[in-house]
Amino acid sequence: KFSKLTMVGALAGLMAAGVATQALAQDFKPRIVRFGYGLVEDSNQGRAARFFAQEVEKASGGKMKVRAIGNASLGSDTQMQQALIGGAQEMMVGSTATLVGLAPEMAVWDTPFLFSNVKEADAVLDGPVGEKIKATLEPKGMVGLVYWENGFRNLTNNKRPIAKLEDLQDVKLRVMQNNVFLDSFKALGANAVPLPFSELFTALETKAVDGQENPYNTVLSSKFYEVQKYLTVSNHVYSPWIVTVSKKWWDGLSAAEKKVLQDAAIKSRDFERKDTREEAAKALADIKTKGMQVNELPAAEANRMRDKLTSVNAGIAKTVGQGTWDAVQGAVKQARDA
Ligand code: TF8
Repeated sequence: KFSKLTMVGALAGLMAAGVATQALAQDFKPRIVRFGYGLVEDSNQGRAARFFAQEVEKASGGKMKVRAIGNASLGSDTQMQQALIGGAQEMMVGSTATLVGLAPEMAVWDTPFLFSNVKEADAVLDGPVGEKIKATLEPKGMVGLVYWENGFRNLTNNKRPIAKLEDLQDVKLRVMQNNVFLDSFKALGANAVPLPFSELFTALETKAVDGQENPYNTVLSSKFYEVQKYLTVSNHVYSPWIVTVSKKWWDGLSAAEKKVLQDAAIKSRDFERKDTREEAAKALADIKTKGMQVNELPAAEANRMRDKLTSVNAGIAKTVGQGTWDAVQGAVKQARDA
């Protein structure tokens, strides 16, 4: 009796192991995943891309190899998006702002002064309305996995410290390629010029533009301090990044492969936000050491900017639909009161 039971147990064990190995072999094909991004390798974006690559490789038993390719070597954000849609590239991370042309609801994240801290941003982006907006990418040919943090944006320029609204007058300011940013800075009186990020350093260096706006992390990693004199702490908008997959390629993956990407994306999100926030916390001191002159936009002036932007907000609500606008406002309020 003893030996019979043992035999059955051993057999069952062997079978289970066999099934598992077989499943693994079937579920994971050898795959090269080109994961493009726009910033330099030594940036919060680059570090998180490498983290994601390692997680995917580990979890797939080395079958899925992620090639993290930075510096916009695979193209600007908009060029990479087109490559994902066409199936010529598997994955990327970039601004939600550059997706607005394809998925208009993404414009809601560009609402000036929408979030007042990262706790609100995390709650809203990772919550139901953030998921819903992310899902609008699918019919356009991309699958959104997670939001990463780009961060609160601040102004830099070569003309003068921005101490009041009027100081933006005649500043030729590079903005992201999207109507919300264009309209916002026009409403504030700047001479706003849309340009891809990949052309920004040269544009600043050659003085084709006077200034730009990006989080501290990017001012450091992209060495904007070499070509910009003034930084004004304005925190005028929080920018998310979004990790996306080519839908054409995604549809050919097994359930196990999809799960590896999804799980690794969530881990990379947590890694990226922590890393970005640690870097941002000490960035201002580093920026000053690099020689930039830093000033804070007075609260009264930030309020004057808010007032000027009410018309822009109405436009965003129209672009994203009143339902989405209200859902986001409601989620922000809920996070604020929590
Ligand atoms: C910008 C964004 C950039 C991103 C990045 C290249 O100013 O803030 O950080 O687009 O993915 O364009």
